[in-house]
Amino acid sequence: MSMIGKKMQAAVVQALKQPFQILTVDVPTPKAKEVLIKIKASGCCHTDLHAIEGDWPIPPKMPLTPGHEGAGIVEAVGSEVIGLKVGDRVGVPWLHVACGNCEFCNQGWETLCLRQKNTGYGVDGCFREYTVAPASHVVKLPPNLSFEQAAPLLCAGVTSYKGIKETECRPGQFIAIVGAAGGLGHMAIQYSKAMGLRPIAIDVGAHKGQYCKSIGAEHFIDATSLTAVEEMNKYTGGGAHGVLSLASSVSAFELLTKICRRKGFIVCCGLPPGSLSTPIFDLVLKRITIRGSIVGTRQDLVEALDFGALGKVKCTVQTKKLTEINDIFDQMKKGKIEGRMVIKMDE
Ligand code: 8ID
Ligand code: ZN
Repeated sequence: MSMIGKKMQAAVVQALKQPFQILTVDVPTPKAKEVLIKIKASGCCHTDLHAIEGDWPIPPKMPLTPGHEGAGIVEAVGSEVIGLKVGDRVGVPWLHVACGNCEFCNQGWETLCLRQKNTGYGVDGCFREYTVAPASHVVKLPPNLSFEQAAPLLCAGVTSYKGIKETECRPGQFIAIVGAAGGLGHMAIQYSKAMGLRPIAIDVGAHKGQYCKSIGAEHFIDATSLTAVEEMNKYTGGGAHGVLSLASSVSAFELLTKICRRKGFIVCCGLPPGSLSTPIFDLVLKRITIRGSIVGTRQDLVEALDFGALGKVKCTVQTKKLTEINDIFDQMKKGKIEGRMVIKMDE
């Protein structure tokens, strides 16, 4: 099917800190190893907000169509595509492509590849009706997962799932989830519970406690409370074995070493601009390990999607139209979203 000359709607930012414009643009043509995907649902990640605000040391391409939680249907395949066909239900994640041939790719750490490209950052992403992606890094969606449910798993799901694994927590142990009511956090509560851990949710404002508990948090602590650290250490009898940092504000990081148990692991996924200031004394005497974690490999993604297919995790999804995109990001800036906002494309 030739898409040449066909037009579509795309959300585009022309420059950093500018609002989205909905433009009519050409439908892209897939290269030999790429597929063209008709997007059905596209999750809105805080990373997209960091991108358009220019929060990170390496700026995104401009103009930019962000979006790296794209779920849809293969509409056309390039001449050298193997393993995917027209009609397949697929997802497009943050890891757009990795080289497959470097020190890190060869060890199964493709997320660390220096030659990787990132969807909706270095290349245009999924806030548009059609997108193109290399067939090698597109993931097939389980048949019983709706597009709206699958979309948030493509970044929020896999990132929190991988982050939990990186805490090295074992069943029965406490995991503190900082930023628990957000896109990543609300998934982390559910994954950690499904993995046999005891999730303690931490977010700002007591009103988020009810929500976190309703999706499986064993206990909630308001990060703004003066007694947060005391409460945490009392409840867990000495701190959480794993601390998963998913908040998008740098102030959240002050808490991490204080609520981490001796011999515990702190895993940082949240990416606010700034530095992590850690009391050296606590770090050394408590033998704390601090580790970064970035999304997950294609295999992590398959596993993360399986939890969804089995009904062990369910995203809290609010759907919106592409034309409402500026409103979505305004709400995200204000920290008002519980779970994930997902753009549902018009049929
Ligand atoms: O691979 C990665 N490492 C990766 C993947 C995807 C996203 C990293 N991220 C990063 C994003 O770029 C962002 O910095 O993770 C962070 C969270 O993304 P998100 O879950 O998509 O953001 P959100 O839905 O806005 O949720 C953020 C939550 O943090 C809470 C907010 O209330 C909200 O619920 N929060 C904040 I802001 N400050 C807090 C604090 N001091 C806090 N929670 C506890 N203490
Ligand atoms: Zn993301």
